[in-house]
Amino acid sequence: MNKKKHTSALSEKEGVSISEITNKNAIANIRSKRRKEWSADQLVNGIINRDKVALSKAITIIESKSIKHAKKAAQIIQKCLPHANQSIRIGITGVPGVGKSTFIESLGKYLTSIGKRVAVLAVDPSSSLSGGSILGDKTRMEELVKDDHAFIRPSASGESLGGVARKTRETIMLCEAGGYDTIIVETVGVGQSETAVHSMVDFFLLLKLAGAGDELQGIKRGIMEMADAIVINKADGDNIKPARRAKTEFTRALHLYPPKQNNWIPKVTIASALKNSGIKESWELIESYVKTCKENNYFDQHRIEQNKYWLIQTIDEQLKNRFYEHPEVKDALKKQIKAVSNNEITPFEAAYYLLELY
Ligand SMILES: Nc1nc2c(ncn2[C@@H]2O[C@H](COP(=O)(O)OP(=O)(O)OP(=O)(O)O)[C@@H](O)[C@H]2O)c(=O)[nH]1
Ligand SMILES: [Mg+2]
Repeated sequence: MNKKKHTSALSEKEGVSISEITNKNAIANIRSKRRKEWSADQLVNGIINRDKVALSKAITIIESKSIKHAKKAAQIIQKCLPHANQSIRIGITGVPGVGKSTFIESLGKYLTSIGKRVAVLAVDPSSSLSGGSILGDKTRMEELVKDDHAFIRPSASGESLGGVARKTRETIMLCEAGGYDTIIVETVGVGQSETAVHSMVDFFLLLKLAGAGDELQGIKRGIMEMADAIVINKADGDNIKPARRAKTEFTRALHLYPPKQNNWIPKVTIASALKNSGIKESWELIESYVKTCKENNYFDQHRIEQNKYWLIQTIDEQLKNRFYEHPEVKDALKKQIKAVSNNEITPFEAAYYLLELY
């Protein structure tokens, strides 16, 4: 009985064929390349030469929690900054199921068809609970994923919103260095994530559905105020008429808000992400926003304001992390918690003691 299994269809005789050896070598080579640690310089070179593997690896380092990676991440970001190009950053929000991913795929495909390079990221703090991710869902953006001029990255998981947001922001920088001129950040319109995304984009788009009558109910005022445009999605089939009606109502509602600093009056449009209608119009709206804001200098000013905000946010986050990760503090904190439970010390005294210790 011949127990030996042939591993290559090309080998006809017993033993190992030349092609088998070269195949094995090639596979081993690819594997070791994948496993090999890239230096910060190698990663940055790869990124600016538009190598998606390098970009993905660099993002993984940014998302990593290890101290060793934190240093490398900082180096990578530093080296990428001079290469960050002129981009447009777009945030897209809306309740689950409104069609954000479908819309982004349609818009993304349209944009690559007119010569743009599109990066799609997500801020999804809920994924840390479910272990999944809005963009990780394999059934979504199937076509855009295959597009050479598009890069899609799901949300960093297992993190606080603050952590995810900072990492997404750093990822935006890397994508820009990688030559992506349009950055789209998807976030689900529940909780606080839309505020975080609003603080990292130039243009904030709210997707809505034409509801059954009271379109204006159940909308968080805060989100309406943040929106630079509202797109009524799923305007197809029987939904076209209600969508048009909703457009009129939202337009009226938006006029009730005080005018924005940038002289931009938020616009409402209708689209069908599924049927690819209204996509070009949505993009033209974004372009006209960018034109207005660049002319009145708001575009750059807004980014400077965002940078200041992120400086403070990052310090806040890092201080907190470093404090809680400090070995002495970790030890002492346990003891102080016990002391507070036993009424041996007030919580304020305990807190000051720990802060002094740090
Ligand atoms: N009829 C119609 N269906 C749509 C349209 N856009 C999206 N859908 C459908 O709506 C469902 C949800 O779409 P998604 O794009 O996954 O929605 P989402 O907002 O990204 O959802 P989450 O990521 O879960 O928050 C899917 O079944 C889509 O096919 C549209 O324009 N018209
Ligand atoms: Mg989605």
